[in-house]
Amino acid sequence: MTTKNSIFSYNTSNAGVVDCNYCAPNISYSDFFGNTGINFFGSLVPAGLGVISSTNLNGDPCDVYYNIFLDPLFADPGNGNYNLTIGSPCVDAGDPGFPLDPDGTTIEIGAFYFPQTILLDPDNVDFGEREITFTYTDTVMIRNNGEEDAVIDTAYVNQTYFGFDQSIIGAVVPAGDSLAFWVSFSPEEITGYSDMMQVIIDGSMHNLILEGEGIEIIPLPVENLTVSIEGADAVLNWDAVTQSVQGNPITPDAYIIFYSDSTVYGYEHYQYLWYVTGDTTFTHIGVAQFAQSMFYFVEAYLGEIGILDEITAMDEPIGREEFLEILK
Ligand SMILES: [Ca+2]
Repeated sequence: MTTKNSIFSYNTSNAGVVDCNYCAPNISYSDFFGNTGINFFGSLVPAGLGVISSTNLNGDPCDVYYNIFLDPLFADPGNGNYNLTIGSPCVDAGDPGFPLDPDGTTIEIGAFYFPQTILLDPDNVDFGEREITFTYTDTVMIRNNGEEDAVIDTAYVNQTYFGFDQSIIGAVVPAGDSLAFWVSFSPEEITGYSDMMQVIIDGSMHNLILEGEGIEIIPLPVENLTVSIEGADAVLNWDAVTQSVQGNPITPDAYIIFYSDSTVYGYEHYQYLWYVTGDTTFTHIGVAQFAQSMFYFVEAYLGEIGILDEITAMDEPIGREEFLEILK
């Protein structure tokens, strides 16, 4: 038995709703609510069926098969009217692999399409992996497919890591038109974030799921490193690094200089030599007196200077790989 996008509600069988004694059912994107007996019974209930373990795209609790267990909010079930009403958790909770509804949204769980006149598009913003301490923005549209103007009563987020354009509060979305607004993400730590923004439009709540992950700031590679020999010294010069790999403006706390008398083993095996702050030049004094050839590799650094002093004070050969380990 394979079932999708169905509502099982108000069944009065005392045994239960789905008999799993003879075959293991394949039930997903469905809603079970208000049934007298248990929802699933028998020896072949699939693992995880009916066990809340996740949240669906609406942000509602669901099992691993995206089944939900919430009041479908039928219009008038006593009189046989099983249309959904505004705020029903079944709206847009069907299988997103099915063709979209005429209003451009995911299909409903249940037999009836629930046209939405007011829509957040998208209703889920994932900012992805973002370097900490910077702010990122994205745009969301409020679409009004109805024939009357809609008023945004209020809107809010719960966490300070997410923000939005406060000027939408009290704004009007004209009939047949849309209004764009920005949402923002400002990760402070290396961790995942999620929140549910709520926008109340003409008294009805619309949810916007916000997600993102804070990651470490990684400077761009140093460019235009030149080495000139002056007497027995090697003088290094390079261009300042001004951006991270994600294009954020940065000022490195230091530049780390690594060296090797061979290029055979790659940058990971270069040895730590020294660090400089504020400068984009370094002189390796007297190197020509003890080496036939020398290769350098310079890297921008963001972080505490103290640890660099400690590494320098160790005064022993440290490969770049080991160096990065110590920084962790
Ligand atoms: Ca829909």
